[in-house]
Amino acid sequence: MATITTLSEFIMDRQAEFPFASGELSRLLADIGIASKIVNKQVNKAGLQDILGSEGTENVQGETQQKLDVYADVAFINYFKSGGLVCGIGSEENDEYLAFDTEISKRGKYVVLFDPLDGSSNIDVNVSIGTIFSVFRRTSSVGDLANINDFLQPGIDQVAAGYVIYGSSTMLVYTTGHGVNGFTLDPSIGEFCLSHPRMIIPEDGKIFSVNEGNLNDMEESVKEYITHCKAEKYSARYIGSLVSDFHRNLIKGGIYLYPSTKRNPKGKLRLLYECAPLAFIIEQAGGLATDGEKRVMEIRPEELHQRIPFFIGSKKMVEDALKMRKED
Ligand code: P6P
Repeated sequence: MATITTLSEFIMDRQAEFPFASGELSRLLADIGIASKIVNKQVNKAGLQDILGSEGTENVQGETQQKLDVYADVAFINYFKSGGLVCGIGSEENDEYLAFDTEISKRGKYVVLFDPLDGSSNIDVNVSIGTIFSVFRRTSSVGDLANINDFLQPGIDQVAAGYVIYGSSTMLVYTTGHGVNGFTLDPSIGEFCLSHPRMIIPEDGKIFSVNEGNLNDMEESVKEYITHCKAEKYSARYIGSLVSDFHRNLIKGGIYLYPSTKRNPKGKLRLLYECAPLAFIIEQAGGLATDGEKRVMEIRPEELHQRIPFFIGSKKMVEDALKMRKED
C-alpha cells in the first residue's frame, strides 16, 4: 500500500526550509489546516441545517453575508487568536483589521489576510467555494499591537499563501516559496494527504474564465483578447467562484480574467486576500499574474480592501492578453 504523507508530516519534513521560523510557520500552516477541516464540516452539511441563507448583514464590500461566511470568518479568527503565532488578521468579512490584544497574541510574529469563504453566493446552489489566505511576517515590533502597516505589504513579502477548495473533494493548496503542493482531505482519517506534489501550471492552455455578461463594459483590448480566445476555439469556463476557476486552470492550464468594468472600475477582486495569495501560488507554479500593467506581486497595497483588475494563469495566455493591451 502506498504510504500517505499528511499535511503535518509534509510541513515538518520541510521545516529546514525555514530556519528562521523555528517551527512557528509550520504550526501556523497546520492550524490553518485544522480550521479548514472545521469549516469543511459545516460546508458539507450546509443544506442539512439552518446555516444556509444570509445572515442579514452586509460586509464591507456591500455583499450580503451568507451565514457560512460568518461562521468561517469566526472559525479562522478563533484559531488564529488562540494559536499565539498571529498578532492580527485582515478579512473580507471585517471592515477593519483586527489586532489581537492578549499578551501572547501581541508576541505573534505573523499577520494573516484571508477571504474565509470566497464565492459564497454559490453556497445555496451547492457550487464549490473556497478559502484564500496570505501570511506575512509583521513589520511592527513583537509585543506591540499590530498596525495597518503590518497588512499593507506587497505580495513579494508573503511567507506563505494558499487556498482551500470545498468541492467534490476538499483540497488545501499552498506555497511558502518552495513550489506548490496540494493536499486532499481524506474524511476517513480526517487528514489532508499529499495528492498533488509540485504543482505546475501548463505554460499554455485552452480555457478562459471571464464573466462575459460584463463584456460591453470592458476595455477594447480585453474584448479583443476574448475574441482571440473564441477564434482559437478555447473553452469558456466560468463558475463564479474564483477558487474553483483558479484551481481548474492551475491543473489544466487556462486564464482567469476580472478586468475593470463600469461597475467595478478598479476591478472587483481584492488585492490582499484574493489576488496576491493566488499570484504567489501561480508564480511558484510557473504562471503569471498581473493587473494589466504590473506584476500583482509587486503592487504595494494602499488600503485593506483594495481592488485591482486581475489576469492570472498560464504564462503564454497572460502574455498574449498583455500583448493585446500594449497594442491597444
Ligand atoms: P461576478 C465571488 O464573489 C467572486 O469574488 C469570485 O469568487 C468570482 O470569481 C467573482 O467574484 C464573480 O464575480 O461579477 O462575475 O459575479
